[in-house]
Amino acid sequence: MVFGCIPTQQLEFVETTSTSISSTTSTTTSTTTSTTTTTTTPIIYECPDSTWTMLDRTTYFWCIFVLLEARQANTFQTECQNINANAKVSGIQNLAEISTITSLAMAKGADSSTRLTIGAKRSANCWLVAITASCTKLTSFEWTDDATTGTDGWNWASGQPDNYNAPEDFVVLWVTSAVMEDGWSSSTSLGTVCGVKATVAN
Ligand SMILES: [Ca+2]
Repeated sequence: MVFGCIPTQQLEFVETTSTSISSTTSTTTSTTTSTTTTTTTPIIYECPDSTWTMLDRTTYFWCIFVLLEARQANTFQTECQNINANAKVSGIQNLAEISTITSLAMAKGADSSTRLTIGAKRSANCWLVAITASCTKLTSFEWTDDATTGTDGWNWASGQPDNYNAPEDFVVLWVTSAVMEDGWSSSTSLGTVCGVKATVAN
């Protein structure tokens, strides 16, 4: 139904609409007839192209692209936008997404040195502190892609985030160990994960 997409990149929601038709005839007796017709309209979503991988985030589909390039962590936002104008450095919604991301990275040649900058920044009120009662493993950082929500995606390495050289304001995901660590936005990462919402196919 959609041109230019491989089947695994297409997922669909099925919307159900109901139409009721009623008629009433009055003579010496009264008869009411009601008919319900159900039609289904599939909506096909697609990623920018087949190099992106579609993730089902229940209420929307999210497309990710693993980019392996050695760059200063805070420059990856521009790198993602160069690939797709609407893309941002992706957050991580849940642990299953970590598995998908690390698999994609390994398929592109990532190794044990590969750490990917992900779409998160240290919360302002946790800027200079490590773990405290109010700055926990779940609240010290915020997602920055305007899509990822909640705290199910956090999977810190042991002892992280430690804000050791405060402010460690960015987060990297180590590919082979699938755990996260806070670090400087000015330090070098070996790649990133770009993300953009899937759009309705024409
Ligand atoms: Ca750290």
